[in-house]
Amino acid sequence: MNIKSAEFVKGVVIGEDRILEENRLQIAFIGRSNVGKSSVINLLLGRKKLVKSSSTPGKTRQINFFLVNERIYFVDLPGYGFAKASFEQREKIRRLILWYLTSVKIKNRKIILIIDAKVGLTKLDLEMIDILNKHNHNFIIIANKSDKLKRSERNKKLNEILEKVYNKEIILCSAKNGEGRGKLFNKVFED
Ligand SMILES: Nc1nc2c(ncn2[C@@H]2O[C@H](COP(=O)(O)OP(=O)(O)OP(=O)(O)O)[C@@H](O)[C@H]2O)c(=O)[nH]1
Ligand SMILES: [Mg+2]
Repeated sequence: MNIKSAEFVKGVVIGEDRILEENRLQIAFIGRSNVGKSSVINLLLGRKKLVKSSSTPGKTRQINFFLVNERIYFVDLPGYGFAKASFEQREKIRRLILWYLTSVKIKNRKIILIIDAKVGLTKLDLEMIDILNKHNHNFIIIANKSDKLKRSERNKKLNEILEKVYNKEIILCSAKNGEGRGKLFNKVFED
């Protein structure tokens, strides 16, 4: 598949929204604040600046929908666990993510959980995995920022992550140097 077009459609907050009910596939990107969700979307779409990646993490407060090839929605969710945000702000984001994950109106969606390859799985990531499993979501895990790993620590880090997710496949990638883009692309777009 080639990316022919990608455009921002709208930002969604809790409540009714017709966009959720459309028949198009939604590919949703979830992860901790600052883990590189927006950057990975840009990497996949081959657009440098379609999705604003933040110099100030925790800024995204809505669920951003991008229409790709006039066919599929890419969904950029706000990041969870931004340490510098107030409790209320974090709760608001948590509720927004949960609302999206539990929306029964969405007919067809695929979830991409992004974690930091260097940091590994945090408590909040593990909680998110529990939530995804509980709601029977089909999801894949991507470990971004692989460029931060030394060659010698790559396997060790990867194994540490694999152990905690019972050997679910992990895709290493870097939005910075493009590592793993091909594999990621195939995974994201496979049926
Ligand atoms: N070294 C490195 N830095 C990255 C990579 N991907 C993203 N970054 C940087 O990490 C920071 C956060 O990236 P974003 O794409 O905004 O992360 P996000 O998950 O969308 O952040 P929020 O929307 O705030 O939750 C930016 O400074 C990026 O340049 C990567 O693969 N390697
Ligand atoms: Mg973002």
